[in-house]
Amino acid sequence: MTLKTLEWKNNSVIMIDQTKLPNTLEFVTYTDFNQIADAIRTLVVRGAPAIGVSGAFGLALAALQSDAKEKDELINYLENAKKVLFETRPTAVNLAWGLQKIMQVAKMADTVDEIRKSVVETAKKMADEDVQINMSLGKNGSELFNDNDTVLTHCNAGALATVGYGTALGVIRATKESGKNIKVIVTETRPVQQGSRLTAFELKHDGFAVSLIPDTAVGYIMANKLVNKIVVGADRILRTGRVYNKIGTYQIATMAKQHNIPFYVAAPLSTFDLKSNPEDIIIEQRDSSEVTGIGDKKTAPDGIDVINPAFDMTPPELISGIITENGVAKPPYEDSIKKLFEAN
Ligand code: RUB
Repeated sequence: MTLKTLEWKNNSVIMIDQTKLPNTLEFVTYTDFNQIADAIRTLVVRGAPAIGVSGAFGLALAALQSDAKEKDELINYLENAKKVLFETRPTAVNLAWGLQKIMQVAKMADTVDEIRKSVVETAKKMADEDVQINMSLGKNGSELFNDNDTVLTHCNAGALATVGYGTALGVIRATKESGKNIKVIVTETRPVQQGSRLTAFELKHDGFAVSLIPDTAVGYIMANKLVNKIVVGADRILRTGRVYNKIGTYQIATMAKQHNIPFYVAAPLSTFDLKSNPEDIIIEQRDSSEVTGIGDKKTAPDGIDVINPAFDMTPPELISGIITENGVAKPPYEDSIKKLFEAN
């Protein structure tokens, strides 16, 4: 059975603690929006769609926590909770998308009881829809993959990065479900190791043929024809087709171009940011300790200067197609992305 990353149960949020994987599969239960903010910040939950739905669940908890008697008072409380949740991680656009959607619903309701009811229902619906969207996206993407393909993926864009099924891994799942044989190569994804800790765990758990490689072996794998397609997720996609994803994605895409290997991105429409320009995008810089050690073990000298960006940008000319629930966008992306949204 595929893992359920997060869910709403008995007015609380239950999620897998992804910091404990792959050693233990542990679930945590939250009833306070501040706990959800901490969970996003510390990577208990991570991955663009998963933090979008977590943000929505966080606001639903806030609506239940507040003892406001008047609509304005409750909206103010929610605005404050939204700010706390929004400031946790800056790069994935899905967080803002999830928070905005809940605030819109809250503002449309008339009474505090109606607000509470509608935000909880909307957040639950967003979680259910996430799985459905990933399944449609997976089916659309599976048509690009052939029997006996070996596919490389980076970071974790799987069930663990979403509510369930996954985006890039959703495409891989749907390809297998359509009866095609598929092998997967997973990069370790330093420094936080989402590839080895999460993707390798998830694919092995679900019975896939999977090999793990160090990030530094990507060139070797491509030069020796051990892979014939790439699929990754995304944290934000601009209207021009610029893709922001886990650090290292850009060098994989560049290397794929050098070796004529198709490079695909899989993401739901909620990952697109059609308004922002490149200069508006904030690349999250994370703590130096992620680079100066592995787990509790120090692997660098004390006091060393560290540059630790969590994401990079892959330009559209390196991307063969962007797979969504509404179809696959192909270059030129300004036109094809616009059409995907018109079909909505
Ligand atoms: C996650 C990351 C993933 C995308 C996947 O980074 O870069 O590739 O979020 O998203 P982090 P999607 O672990 O730092 O959150 O599932 O939409 O493809």
